[in-house]
Amino acid sequence: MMLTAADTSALFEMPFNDLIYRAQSVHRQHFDPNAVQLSTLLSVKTGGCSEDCGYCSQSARFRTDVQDQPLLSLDEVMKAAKAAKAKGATRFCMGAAWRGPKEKDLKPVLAMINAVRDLGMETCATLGVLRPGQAEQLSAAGLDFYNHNLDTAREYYPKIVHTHPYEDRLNTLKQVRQAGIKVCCGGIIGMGESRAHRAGLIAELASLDPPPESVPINKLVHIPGTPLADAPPLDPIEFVRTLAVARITMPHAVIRLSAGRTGMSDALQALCFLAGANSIFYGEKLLTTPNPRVDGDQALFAKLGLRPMTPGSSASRL
Ligand code: SAM
Ligand code: DTB
Ligand code: SF4
Repeated sequence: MMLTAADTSALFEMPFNDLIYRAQSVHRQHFDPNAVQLSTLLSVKTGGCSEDCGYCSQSARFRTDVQDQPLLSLDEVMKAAKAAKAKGATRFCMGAAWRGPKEKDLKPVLAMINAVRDLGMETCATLGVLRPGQAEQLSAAGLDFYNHNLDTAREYYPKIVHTHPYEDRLNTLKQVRQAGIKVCCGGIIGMGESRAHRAGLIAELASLDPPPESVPINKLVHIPGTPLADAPPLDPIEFVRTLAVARITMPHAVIRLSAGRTGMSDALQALCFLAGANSIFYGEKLLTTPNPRVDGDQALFAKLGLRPMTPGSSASRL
């Protein structure tokens, strides 16, 4: 459905109670309201990236605390995937700090995808901008989801990234779609953008045809040394509103409460689930930054009566 920023802005402006009630009603029409999908992330290649995304710890252009790490071996990846599965994750997402994969990089990653899939986990990869033919190779290796984010509204994007245009991102998403891989695409909230920009991002995501199956909504993790290290703090209610607007406009998508959970209270996360978030990153590390502890998440789930989604059930009830 084509949605404009004016449509999504109107949702953002609703009284909070009305917005959450509507989001939760939509959520219940399409999903089990008490099931949350668990994905574990692994950075398979860390740091030294040529790009200048202003939020990122891994750009070679910024001085951050991240240690560069070349591509992990298949054994190292399998060890991490098995550990994630043993803790209850059903999806394993591999991230690489590349502008996009070179041909020589792609081969070993295809082997990782294949092996993780053989464990019975859903596979996801986030490798940057794809060249023609690469999405087909990923699909043939058994990749279920490709993550590539629009990050922010089209108008605000030039303030954040200068090394590759918005159009490249849209083009990669098109290739992923054409290769039959499910699209995981979202953005980051709290980069100093306005509510109109947040509305613009959600409108852009919901207008993808078809909309993404998976929508990660990240709260900016402030990384010392990056241009966004001192971005103004985001009002948590505005973050919850963003999740709710995503839920209403993308009723069939799994909406992921992604980066930024460290430091969120249980009460705030409960509001995020009420607004329609039904996926989290699970495990003590995101790519380079900390994530809540597994025992803490298990206690939160017990408190809220939530349970993990079973593998393969992350599709909405149509
Ligand atoms: N290099 C690939 C790319 O840019 O697509 C894959 C990895 S990149 C780190 C994946 C996504 O993580 C980014 O698009 C961004 O949305 C998110 N991300 C990165 N750093 C973040 C931060 N500091 N806070 C919140 N989200 C972040
Ligand atoms: C996404 O949207 N969020 C994840 C995943 N896709 C790859 C990454 C979050 C990264 C947070 C900062 C870090 O750990 O470096
Ligand atoms: Fe970071 Fe990815 Fe941008 Fe590289 S392309 S700087 S890894 S977000």
